[in-house]
Amino acid sequence: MSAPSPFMQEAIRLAASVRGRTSPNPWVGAVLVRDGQVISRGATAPYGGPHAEAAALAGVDARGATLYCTLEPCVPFEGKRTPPCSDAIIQAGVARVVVALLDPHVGGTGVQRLRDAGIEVAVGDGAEAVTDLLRPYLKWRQLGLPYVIAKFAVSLDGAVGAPSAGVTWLTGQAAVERAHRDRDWVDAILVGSGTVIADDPALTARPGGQPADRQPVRVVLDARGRTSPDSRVFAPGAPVIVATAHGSPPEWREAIVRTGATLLELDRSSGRLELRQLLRALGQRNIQSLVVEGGPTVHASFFEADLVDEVHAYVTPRLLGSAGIPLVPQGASLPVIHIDPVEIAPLPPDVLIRGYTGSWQPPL
Ligand code: AOF
Ligand code: ZN
Repeated sequence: MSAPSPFMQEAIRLAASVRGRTSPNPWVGAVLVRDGQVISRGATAPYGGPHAEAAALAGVDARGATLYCTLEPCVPFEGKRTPPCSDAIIQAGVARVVVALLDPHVGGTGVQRLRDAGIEVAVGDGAEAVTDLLRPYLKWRQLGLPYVIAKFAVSLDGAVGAPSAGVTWLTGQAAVERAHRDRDWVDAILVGSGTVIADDPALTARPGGQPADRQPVRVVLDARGRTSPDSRVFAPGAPVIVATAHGSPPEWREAIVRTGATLLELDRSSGRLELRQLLRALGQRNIQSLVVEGGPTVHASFFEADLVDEVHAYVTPRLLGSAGIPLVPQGASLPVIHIDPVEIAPLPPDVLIRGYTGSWQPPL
């Protein structure tokens, strides 16, 4: 992987600083440079607000300067909320633009527009790093489906917990904090009814121990209508989507809808909820990233359907022995998956192994 130039690296840092705060817009960064000095910076504002390029160009004399942007500047299109960045760049008199990655929504027309106006444009500096940063957006644009992260904590002997031995929470504080930082940028978190019943999780993002300013959508898979409407997941604070099967009890449905949650009715195939149908419905609601937090049956269903893009495995130094509930449920027929490349983060006493399954490959 060729490293981005230092100015592009700065633009990438800006983009990363607004990760999860721009949805459904991609997180983008821009840096304006003159005579080897950064004269201004921009990052995408929350949806409906200025784009990174517009923010970098605001209030400065950009004539003759070079603009580094992590994504291709946008062009006019129907329903657009903000003025097109390519026009702003042209009007500002920018001489040169360095773009890391083409925007699949714009498809090269932004670069063309700039070139037609006599601006020198280079594409590709930092392309791999930006592709990595924008995996959720790129998958959603390409397939209309959210990018799926399977997150679980697992003991050294492959168990996810041992409630009968009093072990329900496996990891230490450092791992919990990291998991909350990831909840803090994704569009949605999903759990199965078993997890709601057993753990009653709030499913909120609490980075640094405090509730985040923006909460991910909570998704509950409950084919048969087993969850109580009094569960914490239905508390106000974020939209809740409950995916159920045809035929779940009408009284339960009414109670769930009364909590303010949205019901989605999914087909079944071989007895299981059609998860691809669920992902399509979430994608249509502009959900670009989804963390699947379990439990084991839910993880197995996502892996069986080859719908997992990224794995976050928190490995915890314990052996749960015969009391452990296996990560892989009995009877599941799961494929072999090699995670590559991997990030290994020590979060003492635990270790996070994070990486890609290859189920979806970004276009590059
Ligand atoms: C950019 N810079 O920082 C971002 C871009 O409705 P609008 O006006 O907000 O436009 C949304 C589209 O703009 C979005 O679908 C994506 O193609 C692009 N995002 N473009 O030039 C940015 N976030
Ligand atoms: Zn734009």
